[in-house]
Amino acid sequence: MKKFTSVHDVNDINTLVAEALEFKKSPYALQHLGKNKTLALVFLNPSLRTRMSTQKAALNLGMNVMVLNIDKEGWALELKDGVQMNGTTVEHIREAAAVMGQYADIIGVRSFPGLKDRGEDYNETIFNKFVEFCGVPMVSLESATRHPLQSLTDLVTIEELKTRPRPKVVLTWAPHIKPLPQAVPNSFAEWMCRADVEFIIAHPKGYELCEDFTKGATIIYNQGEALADADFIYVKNWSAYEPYGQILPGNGDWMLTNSKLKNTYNAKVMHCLPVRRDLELSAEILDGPNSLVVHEAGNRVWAAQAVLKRMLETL
Ligand code: AN0
Ligand code: CP
Repeated sequence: MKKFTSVHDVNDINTLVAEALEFKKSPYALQHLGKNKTLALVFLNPSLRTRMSTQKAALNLGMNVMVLNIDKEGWALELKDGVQMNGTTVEHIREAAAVMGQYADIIGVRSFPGLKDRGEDYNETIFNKFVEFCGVPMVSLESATRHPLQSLTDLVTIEELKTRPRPKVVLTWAPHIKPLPQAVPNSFAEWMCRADVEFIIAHPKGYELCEDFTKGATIIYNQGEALADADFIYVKNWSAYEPYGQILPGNGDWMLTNSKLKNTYNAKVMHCLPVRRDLELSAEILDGPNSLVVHEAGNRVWAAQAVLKRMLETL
């Protein structure tokens, strides 16, 4: 595997899930694979889970890891082509990415959307420049429109814990005070549409995701109706795709609480984290028996390890 930026980079998602669950049983089985190989993790935005779980995955495979918080510790990066750099930026992404490729065998990049210019975000302008200029295999640590390591983890978690052969999975919108990216829900939808699950998306009118990611999903505007008989509920806020990056008025009653679990199939509740308690998701759910959020975050290691393994095999 030369690139892991979306579900489209994987032919066989079920095998990849199985490989991740194998690593959960035997984390150090392939310690020789990464010997003398270096992973560079480059962050343009904050991270707890992606940073630590991907490092852990690489260490389990015997790799060396370098982390660069380029937004804080690197030179100010110019991301646009064709500009005279007479302002605050010090080096261009063309040189920066190419140089990182000299030091690392695999590069991971996190780069959130600006949420201002939809074309720029959805063309993955920054991300594609890294892919183009770094010259080594690249793994997404969340881009403007997708978070594939998270979505693979989510599928791993569902496969691991499902109690019915074809579980009902509901992605439900949640309130927030800040406009958040569509990357996590886009990506989750894209992976669930490929998986053997019944997949429903519930959100208030106006929060429709870009259709490229939701083909095959059922979209329901009534949360209670959507949640009926659910096995897994995936909670996430996102800002509107149209008008782009906006929070729409109202919708405070979309926060998931215990009483909303009553008509479900004793649903397990998932969230990628970080989560704002009692705003996005109720504390009673987070602290209760139905929450999978910490278990899910733990599974990030095995998903990342399965992806890095496939990349190491093609070096
Ligand atoms: C980010 C998002 O919604 O994309 C990262 C989630 C993994 N969340 C926040 O910015 C709070
Ligand atoms: N879920 C997730 O990607 O978390 P971080 O932003 O902390 O990496």
